Amino acid sequence: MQTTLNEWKHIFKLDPAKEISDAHLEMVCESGTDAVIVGGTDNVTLDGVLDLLMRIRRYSVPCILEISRMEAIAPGFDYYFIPMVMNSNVKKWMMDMQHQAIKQYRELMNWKDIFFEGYCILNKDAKAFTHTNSFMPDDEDVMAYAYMAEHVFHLPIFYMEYSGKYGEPKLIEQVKRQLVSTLLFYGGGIENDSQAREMKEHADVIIVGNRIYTDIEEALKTVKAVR
Ligand code: 1GP
Repeated sequence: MQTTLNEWKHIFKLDPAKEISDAHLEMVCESGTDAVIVGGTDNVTLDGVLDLLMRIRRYSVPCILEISRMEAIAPGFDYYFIPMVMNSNVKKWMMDMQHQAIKQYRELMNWKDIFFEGYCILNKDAKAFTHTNSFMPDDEDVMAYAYMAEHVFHLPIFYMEYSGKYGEPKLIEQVKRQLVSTLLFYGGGIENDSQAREMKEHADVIIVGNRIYTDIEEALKTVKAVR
């Protein structure tokens, strides 16, 4: 799968707690995006996750569950992404949740489908920032987290998460320059094709979430922008 991941450029992220019509879901799945992530912070329920999985399964696009709650883990996804929040003040979000998940599900885990992500949450107004008790790192901190993701934890992905806010292209560029084999994921506030292009210049993969719900046509343009 690392080979597959290496080829990806664009991912749409769907929130199981938000409504999406069948027509819009079809547009997302048939857009030419490389994959669809199911993930969110608030009100993520097993029913919501399963419902979305079933609906996405009508299409051939690869489907990933980004695990945020132990209670909402469902079988049947192509891949599972497990965030480790590096800038959380609380060990729970970096180590303990993952430890519990492995303790409980180790026998069922298919390691070729599971990818841990070194997460760095960079928008202090994002729900995930408060939820995970994160602190705002400065640029040097971010660079050091990226270095740790690659050289200490050997993670396949370093995810700069600005959820809801357009990030700092210069910082993304600096981080990318430092990474060798860990992939750089960027997500947050991408609303149009030029923003998609700008972030994709540095990040290996861009993730578009909220725009799906506010303007589907603009969201779809972000796919073509990075091809
Ligand atoms: C959220 O990184 C993703 O986890 C995408 O962010 O919703 O702001 O596009 P947006």
